[in-house]
Amino acid sequence: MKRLLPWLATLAVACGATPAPDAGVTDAAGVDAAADDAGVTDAGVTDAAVADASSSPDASADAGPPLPCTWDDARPPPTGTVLWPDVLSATGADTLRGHGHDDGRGPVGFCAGTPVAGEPFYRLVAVGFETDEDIDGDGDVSDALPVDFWRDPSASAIGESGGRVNVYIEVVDEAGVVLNRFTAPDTRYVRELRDGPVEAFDLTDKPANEFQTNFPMVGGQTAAVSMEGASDRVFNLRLPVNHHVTFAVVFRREAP
Ligand SMILES: [Ca+2]
Ligand SMILES: [Ca+2]
Repeated sequence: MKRLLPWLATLAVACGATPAPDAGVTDAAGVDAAADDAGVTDAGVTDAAVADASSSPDASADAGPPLPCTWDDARPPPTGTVLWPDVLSATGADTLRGHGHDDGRGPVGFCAGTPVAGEPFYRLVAVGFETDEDIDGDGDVSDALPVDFWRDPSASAIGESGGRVNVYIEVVDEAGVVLNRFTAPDTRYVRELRDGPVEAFDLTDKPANEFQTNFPMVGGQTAAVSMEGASDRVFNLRLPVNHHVTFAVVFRREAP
């Protein structure tokens, strides 16, 4: 029992706090986050008032002591729960497929969120990875991850980045329908930088053959992504040694 006490203390604090509703602080300018090839993220979609969203998954009365979930202790999701290529969990010289990607920052990590009664829950279903290598040896590095890769649980979830540096975010509903800023105007993702702010952004929209939302990674930054509200979280996303790689993070919205 002794080892549970720190968790119980945390729970007591969490239960005493009343989360402020976020609905009233939505930034009306937040409809344009087409971050694709821009080197700078549009500050106009930032809403500092939602910075507390990332802490809500810890406020659980049912989940028991959470697994370690810190930048320096990245763990993979439980086996079989998320389409998660092994390269995301590789370390040392094999970090993120090797190829000079060992930046000492370790593997990509997963944090299980905690469902909240009456709210949708955003479950991580897949994380794809695109490397700056010619995986299939056909002479180019532009053989991208299929946009629907996550629909096949046996997929490799690995592709070629073609020089791109984005984190792609795909959110689907309970039926697997891909959501965008028109079909889910109140749905936002949360981007947390290890050395920077926690910000929430609207989804955007892209042609059907592209991931619907993305932001560009910047060399030296390390990011985490979750959905606003009750959500799983994926972290330690970055450009390893400034190599041009991408991640494709897929969440499924589950009904309350
Ligand atoms: Ca190729
Ligand atoms: Ca090719």
